[in-house]
Amino acid sequence: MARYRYPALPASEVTPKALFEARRRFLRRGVALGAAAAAPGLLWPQGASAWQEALKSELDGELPTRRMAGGEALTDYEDVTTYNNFYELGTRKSDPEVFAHKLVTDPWSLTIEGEVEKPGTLALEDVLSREALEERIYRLRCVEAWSMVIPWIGFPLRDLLQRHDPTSRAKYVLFESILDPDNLRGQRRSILDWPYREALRMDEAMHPLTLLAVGMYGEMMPNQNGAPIRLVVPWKYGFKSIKSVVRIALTEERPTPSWVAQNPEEYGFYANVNPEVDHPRWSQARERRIGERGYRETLMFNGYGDEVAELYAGMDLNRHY
Ligand SMILES: Nc1nc2c(c(=O)[nH]1)N[C@H]1C(S)=C(S)[C@@H](COP(=O)(O)O)O[C@H]1N2
Ligand SMILES: [Mo]
Repeated sequence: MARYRYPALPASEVTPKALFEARRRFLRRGVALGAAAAAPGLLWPQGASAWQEALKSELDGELPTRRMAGGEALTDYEDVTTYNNFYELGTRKSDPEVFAHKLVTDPWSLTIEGEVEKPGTLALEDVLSREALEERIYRLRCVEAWSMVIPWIGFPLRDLLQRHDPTSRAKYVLFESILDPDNLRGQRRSILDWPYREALRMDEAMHPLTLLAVGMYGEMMPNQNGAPIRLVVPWKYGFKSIKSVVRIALTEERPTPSWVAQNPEEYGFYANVNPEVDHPRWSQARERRIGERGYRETLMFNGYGDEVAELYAGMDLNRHY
C-alpha cells in the first residue's frame, strides 16, 4: 500500500475553507486508492446503517476546523490505524486493525443515565442529527510514551450532557465500552474487568476540550480507533480516551476506571499527562512521536496547560496522578 503524507496545515486555529476542502478531497482520493485492504472499518459499507448515513451527510457538509496541536504535522493515517491500543480486539498493537471487522457497530445506541433529569437511550443517528460536528486537531499521548497528532471529528461532550440536565448531585461521569465477548476476542480473556470503563470528574467532562469523536481525517471512525463513538481527552493519557462507548452515567460517587481496578499502583484516577510524574515502569519525561525518529520532550498536560491547568489548582499531582 502506498504511503502518503498530509500537507502540513498552517498554525492558525481555523483552517481557511478552501484549504480544508482541498485536504478532504485529497484524503478521499487517498482513501479510495489505497486504504481498502488496510482499513476495513473505514470505507462506507454497502447498505450503510442509519447512523452511517447520518454521519456521511454531516461529513459531506462543511465542518469548522480547529487546530489545537500547534503547527505540528498530522501523523500518517496508516500509522494511526495500524498501531492501536484496543484490548477488546487483542493486546498487540497490530491486533485492532487485524480484528477490526469483529466490532459490530450496527445498530448502535448510547445510554445516558444516573444523575440526570432526562435519562435516555438514543440511537446514534439521533445523537448525530442534533449535535454540531467539528474537526479538531489534537495530540493523543499514550502512557507508553508515544504520541500522535490526529484530526478528530466530533462534538464537545458537554453539549450532550447539558441536554440531559445533570442534577446537582452529579460529580463524576462514568463511560462504558461495548461488551460483546462472542465477537471481541479480548473479552474472552481476563485482561481487564470488562466492559472497559473510564471516568472523569464533572468539570473535566464539561471542559470544552473534551470531545466525543465520531470520525477522523474527514471520514467516519475506523473500528480499530473506537467506532462509532469514542472519547478524546487531549490532556490525559490515551487510556482515558475510551473507545466504542455505549453507556454514560453521571454519578455522585467516584467510579473506578478499569485500569485503576486492574493496577492501582500504576494507574491513578486522573491520568494527566505530566512529564514530572513517572509511570512506575518508565519515565514520562519524553515521548516518541509515531512516524518520527528520536524523542520529544513531553509537555505538561500534553501542551494544553493554558486551557486546563486551573482544573487542578491546589491539587498535589504527585499524589493525584
Ligand atoms: N474500549 C477501549 N478503549 C480504549 C482502549 C482499550 O483498550 N479499550 N485503549 C486506550 C489506550 S491505552 C489508548 S493509548 C487509546 C488509543 O487510541 P487509538 O488506538 O485510537 O490511538 O485508546 C484508549 N481507549
Ligand atoms: Mo495508552
